Amino acid sequence: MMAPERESAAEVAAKLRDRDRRTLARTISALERGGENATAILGAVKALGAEPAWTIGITGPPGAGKSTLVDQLIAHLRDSGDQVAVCAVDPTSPETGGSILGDRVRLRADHVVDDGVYMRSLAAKHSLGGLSDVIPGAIAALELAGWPEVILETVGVGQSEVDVARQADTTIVVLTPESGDDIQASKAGLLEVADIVVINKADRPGATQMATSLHIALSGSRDAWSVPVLQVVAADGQGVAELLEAVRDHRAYLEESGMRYVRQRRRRRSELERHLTKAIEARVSQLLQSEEGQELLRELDEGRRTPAEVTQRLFEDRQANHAS
Ligand SMILES: Nc1nc2c(ncn2[C@@H]2O[C@H](COP(=O)(O)OP(=O)(O)O)[C@@H](O)[C@H]2O)c(=O)[nH]1
Ligand SMILES: [Mg+2]
Repeated sequence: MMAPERESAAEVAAKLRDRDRRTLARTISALERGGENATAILGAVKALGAEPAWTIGITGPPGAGKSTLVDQLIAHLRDSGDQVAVCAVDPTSPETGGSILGDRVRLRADHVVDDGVYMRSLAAKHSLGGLSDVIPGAIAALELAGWPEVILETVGVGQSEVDVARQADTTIVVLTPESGDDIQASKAGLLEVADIVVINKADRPGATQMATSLHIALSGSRDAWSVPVLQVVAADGQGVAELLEAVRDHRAYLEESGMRYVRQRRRRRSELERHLTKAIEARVSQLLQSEEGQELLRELDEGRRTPAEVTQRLFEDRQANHAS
């Protein structure tokens, strides 16, 4: 059972390295489904190793103009000859489809047929770990397939969006002068993860005022990077070149200060923590279902053992036996 699966995972990884687009699509779908197959593929992908991509997270309230902005970013990056992959991330929907369809329709026709652009939606289909498990894998697959820059666009504002934003090297939070956008974002903790704040729809009234108040709110910065607040009109491309400039500045800052490594380590460790927690939970329920576990539960029910004792018997005693 195991051997052919591993073989095919290695084959998949080799095809990915050859930049085969169909394989890339299939790989990301497998990662979305999760399970042993995803683990095997990801292992094979990681084994081949690849240049890390620069990941740009774009998040903010629905309707703020994220997709419009992404389209502009793609156009600018393509003009400078850069290749870029875009993942539309939908943490709320269990099924892929809706968001990307909307994005595809809006995406300029020349991007759809452009070899230097890869568009993909990401959702946690059946994976227990949710998107936090899918995204690092998808990024690894894109890296192996040779995509040097990856944009992650999320759909809404919530804890899962904040989690997605944390996975990026540079996180752009997109707000609008519309009433309450800034408050909504700060409530969701989005401003805390922002490396760059964009006030989009700066063609509308209130943008400058909002920029000033956000600038003040963000001035108690956590580190040497002071979060720029940029006014942008994604609809006509105004301010997009400056935004890319800020992304490059942020990249230079992270690389020169060593913060890129620090963040990477933080991401990897929290990924490990999630995996460990899942594994431990599975082990605990297995222990509780064992004969000894059932007996211990009876003793607990009858008041003959304390929860602490049961834990010790189930876990710590067992560890000690293993160790000796
Ligand atoms: N006035 C104005 N409208 C914009 C601007 N950028 C985007 N929009 C409009 O805002 C709406 C939502 O944009 P969309 O990119 O789908 O937002 P998303 O939900 O954040 O991805 C669309 O109707 C866009 O045409 C802008 O700079 N100014
Ligand atoms: Mg959108």
